[in-house]
Amino acid sequence: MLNTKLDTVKRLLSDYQQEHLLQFYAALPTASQEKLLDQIAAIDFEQMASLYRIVVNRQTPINDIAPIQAQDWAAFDENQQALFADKGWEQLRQGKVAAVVVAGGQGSRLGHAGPKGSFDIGLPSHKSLFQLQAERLLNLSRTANQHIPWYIMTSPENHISTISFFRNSNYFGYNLKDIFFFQQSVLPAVDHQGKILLEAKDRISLAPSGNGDCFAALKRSGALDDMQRRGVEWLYYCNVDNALVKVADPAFIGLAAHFNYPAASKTVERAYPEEPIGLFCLSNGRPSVVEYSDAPRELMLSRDEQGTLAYRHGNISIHLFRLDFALQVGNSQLLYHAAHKKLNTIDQKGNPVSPDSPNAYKFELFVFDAFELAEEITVVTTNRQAEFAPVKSRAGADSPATARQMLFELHRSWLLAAGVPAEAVRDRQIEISPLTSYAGEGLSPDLLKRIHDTKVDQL
Ligand code: UD2
Repeated sequence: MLNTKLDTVKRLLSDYQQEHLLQFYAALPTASQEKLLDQIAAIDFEQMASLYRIVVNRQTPINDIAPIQAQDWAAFDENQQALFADKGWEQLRQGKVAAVVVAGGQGSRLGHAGPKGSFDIGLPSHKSLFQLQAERLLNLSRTANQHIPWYIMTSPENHISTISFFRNSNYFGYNLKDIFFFQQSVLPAVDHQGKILLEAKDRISLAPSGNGDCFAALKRSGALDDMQRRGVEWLYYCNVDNALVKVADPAFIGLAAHFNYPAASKTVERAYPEEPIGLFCLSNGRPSVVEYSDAPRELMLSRDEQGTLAYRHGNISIHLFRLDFALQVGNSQLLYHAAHKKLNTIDQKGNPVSPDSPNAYKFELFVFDAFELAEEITVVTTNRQAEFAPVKSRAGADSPATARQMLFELHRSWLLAAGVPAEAVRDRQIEISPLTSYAGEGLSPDLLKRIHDTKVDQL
């Protein structure tokens, strides 16, 4: 049996010039041999060959690109903003909104061993990124008197540890029937010559296939069917690592429902030309995002006549997809991007190697590539200070320290707006639980008195 399998695999490898994958096979214990053969047999070599062609024929579609117009949230008057919020609450009350968080990434820049959502950014409460999102959703559910189903994308690498983390945290009070974990796929990584890399003598180097795999994964897992059964009309999508994300923000939902394009996105002005966020634009007249890692330098730096960044609308990974559109994307094939990365591998003798410079290509689908399947989408500006605190690196920019600071400043501004005297909060770092307030509302005089009278750092 093993031999037949071995023969089939050998033929496959020789057809695609990947024979090196069996380089250490003969000396492996039988169980490891089986494991390796199964991994190889699961690879779609035709797909890998076409993915490597992306690396070889690298092209940038810069000629087809033009700046995009965005709705300016601050330009809507208070009445209009309130109408959008009412419309969004209506959708929430009617159970027409689902939340999707993509948490299948490897979080390698942060260097945290567990799933990224389990990371504690060092708030007084020590809440994890997952808990912050869960409690914001619970707050909205309570007010809307309606459960918001929550779909969490994991990868084979962190699926079990993510579920254990939720179980050990009692699902943060979330209703079990409203939480759905679904797995994205993985793809082999290749070297500069297109050879599939080994992570160990008996293990192929596999990497998650990008957040754009969420549509296919939602479909495959039955999550889209589940949403249909529940009568969901909008999928709110966000990253796992934004500590301030206003998950299922009613005003954003109302605005998207008002324009009723297949998708909507929040945007902030790019802070500096090299900021690691995508650039909203039109590509061949269609809404699109050029990812920072793909963007040619001249595009990143390009300025208009006033001297502001020509592509000033940055992508912060906060999107809404109409369910019918998510179904359509789930049935389409998005294009892969190649990312040049440093990956641990083994050398000719089988010894581990940790490279100093990028040695590998990973292949990823990007969620925003779905936009090009829509003729138009709603792009709306938002307030960076209130909504975008990415946690990417251990220290420096976009780190736990910067995210914490942003959260403290935001919560201080809520307290001041609620009438707390400035001297009561000066030099204090106060965290307000998302269960107490979603966006600064409902801070009662009693709560404010507690702040005033005691040295508490959590409300
Ligand atoms: C993402 C956006 C970028 C900007 C930035 C804001 C993409 C492709 N790029 O860049 O434009 O908005 O975020 O912080 O979205 N993930 C998976 N599976 C994967 C890979 C990633 O679930 O295979 C998740 C990951 O767990 C995270 C999110 O996708 O929640 C973003 O991933 P990232 O940190 O690799 O993306 P980044 O910061 O390069």
